[in-house]
Amino acid sequence: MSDQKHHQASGTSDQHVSAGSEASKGPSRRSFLRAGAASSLAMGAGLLAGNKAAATGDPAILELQDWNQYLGEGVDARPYGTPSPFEEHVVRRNVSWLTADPISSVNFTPLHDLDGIITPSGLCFERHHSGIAEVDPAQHRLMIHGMVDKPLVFTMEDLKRFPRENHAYFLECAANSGMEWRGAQLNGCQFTHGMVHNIMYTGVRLSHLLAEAGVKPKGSWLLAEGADSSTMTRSIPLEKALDDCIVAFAMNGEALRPEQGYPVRLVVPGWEGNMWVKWLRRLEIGDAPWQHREETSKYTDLMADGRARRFTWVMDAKSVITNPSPQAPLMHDKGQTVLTGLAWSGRGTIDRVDVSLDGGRSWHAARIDGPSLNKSLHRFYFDFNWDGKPLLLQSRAIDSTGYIQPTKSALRSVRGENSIYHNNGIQTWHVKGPGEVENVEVS
Ligand SMILES: Nc1nc2c(c(=O)[nH]1)N[C@H]1C(S)=C(S)[C@@H](COP(=O)(O)O)O[C@H]1N2
Ligand SMILES: [Mo]
Repeated sequence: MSDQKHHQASGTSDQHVSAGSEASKGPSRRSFLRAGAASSLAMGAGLLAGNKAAATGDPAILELQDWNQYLGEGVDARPYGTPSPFEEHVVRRNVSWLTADPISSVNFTPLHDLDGIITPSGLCFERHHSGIAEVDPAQHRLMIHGMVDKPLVFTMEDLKRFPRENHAYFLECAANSGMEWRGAQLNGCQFTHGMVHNIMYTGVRLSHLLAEAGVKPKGSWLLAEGADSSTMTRSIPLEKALDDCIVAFAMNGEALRPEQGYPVRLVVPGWEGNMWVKWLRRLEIGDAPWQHREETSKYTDLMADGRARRFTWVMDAKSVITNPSPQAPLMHDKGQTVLTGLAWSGRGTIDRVDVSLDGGRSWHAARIDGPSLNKSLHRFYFDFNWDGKPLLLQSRAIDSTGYIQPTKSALRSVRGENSIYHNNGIQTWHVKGPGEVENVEVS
């Protein structure tokens, strides 16, 4: 074992035994780590990776650093905090060849750089049809009209007088993983799976606002319209609107970001992202979907026989391993290894996530950690002892309805290869060795 080697090295050439290295070799620290570790498998590796640095007389321990010698900035230097400059690579990215211009385009959440279940506000992927609308909240109005007893116009202040709720929900664009329908294409989970974010929303139930307006008995559909220059509209069945839709004005504890629809957006839990209208300004009640509009018929799934699936609103269970992945390969040798990823379902919670190291031949139950919330991202971990050999990593999610995330070939046998939307097939990463992971498919 390579870990064993480090141990021996420290035993024979320890001219620089500092307090730090003593602490990390001491029995109390080791037993703490042993007790705290979730996997006895990983602990079987013997000494922990952390002993390596101490063994070689690490200057990070032996030498005084700048931050250890000089005073730092005061409390008035950063009125709105930003991440450490050492984290400047953690950004949204777009794929330039994907769209003709960056105005009607999309960028992707850096899933491989994140942990837990909440997407930081500045890293939530963006999808705009006509760029970011910069809306003055004082001039913004939300109108409810159509088949209602009493048409209403709300200011932002009016909206904030209704009872509020907080919910963490994922939003996934229906086109997420769309480029992967015909085969492995993009090298990184940011690009294959990054059209998803998970935000803690604060807002008011749409049902409260609709009750105020009084929906007429024949009303069965809702048209939602945005205030951006594309005046994007979407038809939503009234049943869903009354069930759990939220008119949200805050994300992750503060006002919505302009990119996410400031000052107010529609939240349509579990359903495809295009229906979550941003910069929401108009809600019209009708008795049929607004099918004549180009936008409502665009989101269809073309099947092999030329027929198309339509009104496929719910996002089925899906998962992806975020680390290791092509943008975040394993950087260490064999031994103690943490694998992690995300799982979600538009139909409820995630009951279980299985992980395979051998391309789906054998499966191990992963450990879901953190809150398991309805229609929210779930974080999973699999702690294992890597033998240093190539791996074919896969994850599969099982949701609270019992639905099991399908393989890509199972999905293709039902849907063909002409679709763009709703690709929730199992992703495979080929770990070739330290520093190298590739997007592949196994048959
Ligand atoms: N007004 C408006 N709402 C919109 C869009 C838009 O272009 N304009 N894009 C939709 C699409 S296709 C998606 S996937 C989500 C993306 O939300 P996000 O930008 O917060 O990631 O917003 C939806 N709501
Ligand atoms: Mo979308």
